[in-house]
Amino acid sequence: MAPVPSKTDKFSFGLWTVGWTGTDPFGGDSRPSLDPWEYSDKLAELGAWGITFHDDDVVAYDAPEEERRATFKKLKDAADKAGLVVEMVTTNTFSHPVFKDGGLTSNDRAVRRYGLRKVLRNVDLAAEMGAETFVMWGGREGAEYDSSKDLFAAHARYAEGLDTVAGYIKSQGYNLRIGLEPKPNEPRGDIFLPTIGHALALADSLEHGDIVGLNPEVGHEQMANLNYTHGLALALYRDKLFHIDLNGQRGLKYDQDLAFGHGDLMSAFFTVDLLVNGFPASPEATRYEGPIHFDYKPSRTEGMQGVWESARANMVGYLMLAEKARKFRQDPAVQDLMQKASIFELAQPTLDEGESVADFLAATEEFDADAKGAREYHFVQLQQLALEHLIG
Ligand code: ASC
Ligand code: MN
Ligand code: MN
Ligand code: MN
Repeated sequence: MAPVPSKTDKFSFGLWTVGWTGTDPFGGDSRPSLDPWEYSDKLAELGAWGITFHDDDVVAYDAPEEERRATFKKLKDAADKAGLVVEMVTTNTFSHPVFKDGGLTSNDRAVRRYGLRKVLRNVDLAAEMGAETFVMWGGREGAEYDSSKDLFAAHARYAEGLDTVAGYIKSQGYNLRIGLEPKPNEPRGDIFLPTIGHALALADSLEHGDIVGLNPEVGHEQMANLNYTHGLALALYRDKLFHIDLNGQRGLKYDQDLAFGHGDLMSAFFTVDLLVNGFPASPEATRYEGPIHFDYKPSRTEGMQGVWESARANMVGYLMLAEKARKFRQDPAVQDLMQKASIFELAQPTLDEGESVADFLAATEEFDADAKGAREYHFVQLQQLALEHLIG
């Protein structure tokens, strides 16, 4: 029997996911959309806990202030009524042609000033809605041609923009943290901050970088041929995993935004393993406790029934993988193989406590490189057990 999602699972959905009408570069809408406040009841009924949105998912970018306020209130009321939290808010600095060369890194300074104002205004909204994460996906920050940018200045302007937003959050006393969302390309030929590692490096350079972390998306890392789970681990190691975007991607192609688990299933299994089991040999390590947020697109072939089925698919798939990941770790055969593979030994520091480099270099240790070269790690057998748990 399929598991039943509930609020304690902390599942959340972007309004732009279930609300996506199937538009792609080759065709227009393939299904109608509901009003933004019409998604809450159904999502809650399916077992979701929260919703998220871009400002422009809810209200036209140029709506007059009064209409803007009234519309957001209508959305918040619908969420409240359905018992859903607004856990994250993000800004659309990619749809309008004004942002075609970026919001925070456009060559045109007036565009940057406009983009930054749009973001700051949205920070106020996020705080008002009770969100705790403010995602910044710089989809249009980038280039098609390297002749088109001073690439040093582009990164300086990106950092300036992020620091301005983070500083503003602090000055207002908001309980918000910024989650940078890397993506290597699409819609730009090359997007700035293409991977988790790039985003971490820029975040570390900021004056207010303590509230700037990551919102990594499965498919985006996989579009760069990277291992999503490894990226999550690095972000956790740096205490920077503020939020996640789960979905599915199959190989190096356009951003597919499939349902979670419908892409690389084995990778999804180990992502969930990391999220639910943490680092078993490093129990002191930071665990991800945030929302399980899905950023997927119901395929263009589906109608409204398919939209709701696909929303459910994300949650049920996650719960099934979570159950399998727990059983995998509890299996004595798995534990035994992990021992044999020295997996728990990796948590032991390489140098002794208090051992200086001089002492280390002077130490004479029995070590037989040939014998160690001949040892077995049993990794294939272990992976096969993972597979058997996964599909068994
Ligand atoms: C986001 C986010 C993305 C993009 C994309 C817009 O806020 O997380 O990946 O916007 O979904 O279509
Ligand atoms: Mn995506
Ligand atoms: Mn995303
Ligand atoms: Mn996306």
